[in-house]
Amino acid sequence: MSFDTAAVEALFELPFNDLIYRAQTVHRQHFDPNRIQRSTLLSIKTGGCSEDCGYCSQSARRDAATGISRGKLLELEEVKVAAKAAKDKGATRFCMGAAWRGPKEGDLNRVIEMVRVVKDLGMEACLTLGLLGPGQAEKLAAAGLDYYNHNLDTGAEFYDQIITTHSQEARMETLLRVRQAGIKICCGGIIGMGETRKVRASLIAQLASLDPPPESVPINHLVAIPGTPLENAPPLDPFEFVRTIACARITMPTSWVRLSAGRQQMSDELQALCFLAGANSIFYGDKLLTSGNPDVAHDEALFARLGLTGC
Ligand code: SAM
Ligand code: DTB
Ligand code: SF4
Repeated sequence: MSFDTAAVEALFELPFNDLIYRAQTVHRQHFDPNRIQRSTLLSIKTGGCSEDCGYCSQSARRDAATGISRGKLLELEEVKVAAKAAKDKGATRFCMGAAWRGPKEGDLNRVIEMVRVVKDLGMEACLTLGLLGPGQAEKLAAAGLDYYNHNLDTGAEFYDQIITTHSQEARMETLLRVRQAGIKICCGGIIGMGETRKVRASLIAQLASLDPPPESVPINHLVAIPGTPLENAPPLDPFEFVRTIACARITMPTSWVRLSAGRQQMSDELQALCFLAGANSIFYGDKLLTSGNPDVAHDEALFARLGLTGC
């Protein structure tokens, strides 16, 4: 079934109960509804980024305002310790993020060593390093990388209101390189940046139209970080966020839909609604990249209250 923006908008317009029922029905056809995949994130290189993405705390242009300055690429041993700790807490995938427009060759070689360390621990490895040049995806594939995260972030028509230093077309090109190298795609976006419902529908339609759709779809709620241009973004009706998750589930039935950034600001009840709407993956661990995430004890308690298990 294919969904254009108008078809996704029609899903958004459904009565809430009908939309959730449809999403949960689709979800149960493809997944165990009580199992949630857990990925742990590590920022392997923080801050000092050349890009200007309006939501991000790591742009070099506003390090004075956000208080996040350029860090160095972490040492291999630091990554090993963090990955082992994540595995011991129950994460099955380890995601490493770098505040780069894209990796330089020397840095890529060091990151490849990190991928090998994660794989040797028996975990899935995911990277998010920005735009990839020719041949870089193949090198990552040869190292055994499972997933590459590269988000479309918002609907095409809204993109240049948030990001001016690169185009969404350039990101599509990287997604193509990743796909052609045989690496699974993790691609989603951010909700709550002041976009309209139509823009949210357009983002979901764009993601669903990738052929095949991304294997993993992170739906981030904007974390409004002080010092960023979006620090005062208008609040989003939480039900609208749940609707977005449901639309992602219905249009990408076999993808993992990750309830990503913004969980720390959500109530347990809102997160439960997101799981009901078809989210079946989370970031697990006390920190995202520069902002907080619910602590592991809180997530374990939430899973127990809802009868959820990891997978
Ligand atoms: N520099 C690389 C890039 O932009 O692809 C990788 C790291 S970047 C921080 C990864 C993703 O994090 C972004 O594409 C965006 O979707 C998400 N992100 C960044 N800041 C965020 C925020 N304040 N709230 C929600 N999501 C955010
Ligand atoms: C994704 O979609 N969300 C993650 C991950 N991919 C790299 C990042 C969320 C970042 C939230 C803001 C921060 O911690 O700086
Ligand atoms: Fe840089 Fe990525 Fe942040 Fe954009 S989202 S400023 S590319 S780290």
